[in-house]
Amino acid sequence: MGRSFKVVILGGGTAGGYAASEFVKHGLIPGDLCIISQESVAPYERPALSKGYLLSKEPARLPAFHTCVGVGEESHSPKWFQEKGIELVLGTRVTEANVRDRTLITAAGETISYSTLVVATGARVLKLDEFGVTGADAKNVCYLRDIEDATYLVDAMSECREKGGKAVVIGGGYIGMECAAALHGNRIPVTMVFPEEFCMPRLFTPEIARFYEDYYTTKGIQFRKGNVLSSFECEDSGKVTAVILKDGSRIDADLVVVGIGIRPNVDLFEGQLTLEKGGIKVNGKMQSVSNSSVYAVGDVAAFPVPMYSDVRRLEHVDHARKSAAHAVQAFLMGNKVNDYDYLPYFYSRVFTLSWQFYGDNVGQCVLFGDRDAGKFGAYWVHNGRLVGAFLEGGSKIEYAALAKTARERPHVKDMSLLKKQGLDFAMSV
Ligand code: FAD
Ligand code: NAD
Ligand code: ISD
Repeated sequence: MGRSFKVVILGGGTAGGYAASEFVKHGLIPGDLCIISQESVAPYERPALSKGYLLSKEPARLPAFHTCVGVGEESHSPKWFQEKGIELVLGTRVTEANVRDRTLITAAGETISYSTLVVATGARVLKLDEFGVTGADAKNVCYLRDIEDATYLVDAMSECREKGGKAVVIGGGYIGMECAAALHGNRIPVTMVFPEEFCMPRLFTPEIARFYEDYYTTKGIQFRKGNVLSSFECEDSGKVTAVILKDGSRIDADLVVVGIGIRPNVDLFEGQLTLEKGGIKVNGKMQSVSNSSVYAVGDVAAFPVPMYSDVRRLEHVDHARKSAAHAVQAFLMGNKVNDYDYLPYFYSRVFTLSWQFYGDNVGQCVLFGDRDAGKFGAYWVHNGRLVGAFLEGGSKIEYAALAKTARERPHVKDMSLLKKQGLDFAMSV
């Protein structure tokens, strides 16, 4: 007979940690809750991995960034979970789930039963070998998703720096941009390679991207845009020594960092729960639309966004935190809790730069502000309404104004006036 719990949170990442915290805030009966995590450490703030953890000076280390320090609360170490009577099952991979029997089976063969399951399994990185790139399993090809990857990358950076080596970053998204900045901070020359014509194509326009690319260029970071990796050149030991691109060119590489996207961890539930947009489809209570004893939160949830009449799956930490809290509230208080009405919010910090984005990046985009002064922004206008707002170098008050504007979606009649008003427009909403 295995263990049995009223609630099991499957996945001890950011959303898992915030879900546990929300249970505790509402008064948890010791022994009711269990968290199962493949990772060997208690839940932590994943954003710290590409920022604080990779710093060359005073790097962040656990226990300083366990959840929920990201929202200014205390860092919940394993002792906290123990004191709250939460069973923290670490270093344990669940290999089978049966939502009809409400059981999970771990890699060690234990069956863990639940009445309610909160799926917070996040995502796995896409690997280059999935695209048929040979040599991608070499020791000096690194990815970044969890603390094990981050520790490995820290050691790889140190080895690379000691031999005066160079790094190639594959991918121009969040990981690519943040890791390139971290590598530079570790005094390692970097070349970035990505298939698109500009960085951060999921969010940026070419004009926004140009600001960041120019900034990186002033730091000595080189770009090979519109190009993809075709193969690695390796030495006998299996270590990569160079990257060969599709156009036949070759870049020396002592370290390769890859950030080419993710896939949500939904395999356990395929054929059992309704999936959409790569995630588990949930209602406004974060409850699976096909099984009411299952909730899904964070990267893995495909949830309704009422303001856009759409179902979305978001891969960002603010949503991970808020969806986790929302699922717990809905579980505990049912229909007294309104449906999740999330305003998408993304951000990044690299070097001394810092941007925030709220809303939806659809429609026509107008830029405002002064890029040369490092303070500029953009609005997206769709069907006559301002739906998205971006700002680099803003203050707390300005970012709050952006959020309010993106939430209210004011009508815009004159695009050139909007451009002229710039930040004042959001500040007056
Ligand atoms: P995760 O935090 O990934 O947690 C999932 C957990 O489930 C993991 O511990 C995993 O091991 C576990 N798990 C999965 N499958 C199983 C299984 N079968 N059995 C047991 N355990 C399992 N977002 C931002 O908005 N801003 C940022 O600055 C930012 N920085 C980031 C930096 C990095 C390096 C990364 C990787 C992501 C960053 N993100 C950022 C994205 C953000 O961290 C994620 O959206 C967030 O962590 C999602 O939370 P989650 O709990 O859904 O998934
Ligand atoms: P991403 O989706 O942000 O970017 C992937 C990039 O990979 C694309 O922009 C493209 O340039 C590149 N790419 C895709 N296929 C490729 C191929 N075959 N060869 C070469 N390049 C290819 O994903 P990511 O940067 O890997 O980030 C992983 C996850 O972590 C995402 O969910 C992201 O949201 C999250 N994350 C978020 C933040 C943040 O919000 N600040 C920071 C770090 C990571
Ligand atoms: O960059 C970040 C971020 O957004 C977090 O939540 O780091 C973490 C914590 O602030 C690190 O302590």
